[in-house]
Amino acid sequence: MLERIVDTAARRLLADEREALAGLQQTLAGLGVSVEDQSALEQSVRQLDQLFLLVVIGEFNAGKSAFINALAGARLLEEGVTPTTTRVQILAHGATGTRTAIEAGVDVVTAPVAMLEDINIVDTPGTNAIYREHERLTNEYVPRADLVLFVTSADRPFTESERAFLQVIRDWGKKIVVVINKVDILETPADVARVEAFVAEHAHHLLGFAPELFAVSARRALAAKLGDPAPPLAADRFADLERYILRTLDQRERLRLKLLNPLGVGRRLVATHAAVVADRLTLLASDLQTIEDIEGQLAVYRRDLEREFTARMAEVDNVLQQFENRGIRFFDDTLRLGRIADLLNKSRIQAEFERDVVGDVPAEIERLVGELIDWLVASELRQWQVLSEHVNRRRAAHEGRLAGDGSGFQYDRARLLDTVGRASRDAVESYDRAREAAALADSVRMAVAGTALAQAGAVGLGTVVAMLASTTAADVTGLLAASLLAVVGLLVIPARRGQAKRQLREKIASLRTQLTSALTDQFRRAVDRSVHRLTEAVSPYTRFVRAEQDQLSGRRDDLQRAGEALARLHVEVERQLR
Ligand SMILES: Nc1nc2c(ncn2[C@@H]2O[C@H](COP(=O)(O)OP(=O)(O)O)[C@@H](O)[C@H]2O)c(=O)[nH]1
Ligand SMILES: [Mg+2]
Repeated sequence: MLERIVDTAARRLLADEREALAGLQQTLAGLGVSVEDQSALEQSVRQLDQLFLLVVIGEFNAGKSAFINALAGARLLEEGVTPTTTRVQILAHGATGTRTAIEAGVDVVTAPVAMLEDINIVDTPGTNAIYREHERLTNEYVPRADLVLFVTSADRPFTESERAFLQVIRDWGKKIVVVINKVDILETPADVARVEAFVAEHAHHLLGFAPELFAVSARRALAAKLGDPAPPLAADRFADLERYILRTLDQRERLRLKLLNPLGVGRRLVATHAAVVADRLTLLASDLQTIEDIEGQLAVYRRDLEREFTARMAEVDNVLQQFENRGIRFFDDTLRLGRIADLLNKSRIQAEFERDVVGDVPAEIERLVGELIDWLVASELRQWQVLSEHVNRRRAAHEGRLAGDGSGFQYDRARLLDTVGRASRDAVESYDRAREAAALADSVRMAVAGTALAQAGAVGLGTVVAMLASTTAADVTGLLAASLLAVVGLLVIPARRGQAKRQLREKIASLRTQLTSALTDQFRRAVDRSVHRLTEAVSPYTRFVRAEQDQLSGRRDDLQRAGEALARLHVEVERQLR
């Protein structure tokens, strides 16, 4: 059809339209939209190459089939008081009458009827909800229509299901003509006027504009065409409607409607899916907020650990400091002339040193380090709980939110949240504090012993510290060897005292360095490991959110561009063909 009548300008319009629609098809495919939506657009594009398509829609028994028969002037279609039309029937021109099933539920009916040379007419099963399949078939033909003839019956004008369906038709951006059929059953022209006013008001309200409206009697129109001499009813505007279809819908107007049709379908799809994308982006934005909260929480967690660790290390230091102070005092008190007899008894001095100076240093240090480890482990557990709560809140807040969004997006997101939720819940439930603490204690002890005593074996940290402290004592008291004192004489005592103190300071300084560096090292590693584990647990979700966000913002822009292109074309079609 188009090939015959399109002039150069319109041809260019057509080419632009095809291009814009092809772009939209691609964008929609990338969004994973439903098969129905994809096929609606595809069909409407294909429709550009086909004859003008007039689709007749209305509740069953409204007289759609009768109306088409009246247009054709022949009883081509079956009529009946029950839902007789169970298939979509496409009326096309043909030299002879034939009926061919072209797909499930769709027949092509040909007849040698002149008007069918310019238009194809589709008879649909109807909008009644009794048969879902009928409704589905009818639905499928709406997006293809270049013009929708909406038939309602004068005896029950504008039923609920008709109203709902009219909205669907409007959403597809269709040109609609409303037909009130069976006016012959109304008693007076005043009744007809009342029904007309009623339908006009509701149609206007639903559509946002006043559609063309014709009250007709399909039965009388067909009878008249078949030779019934009865005069026409005053209220029957069948002849006007027929003229409207044949003349007002001249070639130019049909071309205009045909070019507008896929634009309407495309714009409808853009609007629907832009809304879906916007919804997803909103959801992702709050997902991202959650992720940022979690990341912020982790940074705080790490900072808190550092601060607390520093405070606890100061306590360890303090114990060592007092150890040193006691040692200094010990030498001041012991290395004196008055105690020369004691000094000659080396093992006694050593025992005194152990008791008064070393004292409970090993136990104290073991206690402090043990507490530090317990606290570290408890902090990590709490962090897992915080993470788990975040994720659960996220799941609860958006359950079923994008219910109509049948794509993989919602599924993937929900699945990821589940995975992360499960991982953090499992971590909380299976978190073995005792085992974690023991492992950490072990690594601290190994680190301290590793640098100090290669042979420390499976002893506790306290023992390691005790061993280090005793060697300190042994080394120091070694200085007091009686033989030396005997040979060199008592005059050396002050010098020895100075040396002993110096050596004690050095020993303790080195013990302190070993302990501090081993503890700091192990602590850092534990914190890194913990933060890493927590980050890893959320990372699939994080990656998903970031990737989807990137991709969807791209799609949003694509859709917007497509929508703008279609809108421009719409204006252009109206400008050239109105
Ligand atoms: N009184 C009257 N009945 C009609 C008219 N048009 C159709 N009918 C009857 O209404 C019933 C349903 O008609 P049909 O065309 O099968 O309706 P469809 O289900 O919408 O296709 C049939 O019994 C028709 O004879 C009309 O203009 N006036
Ligand atoms: Mg029918």
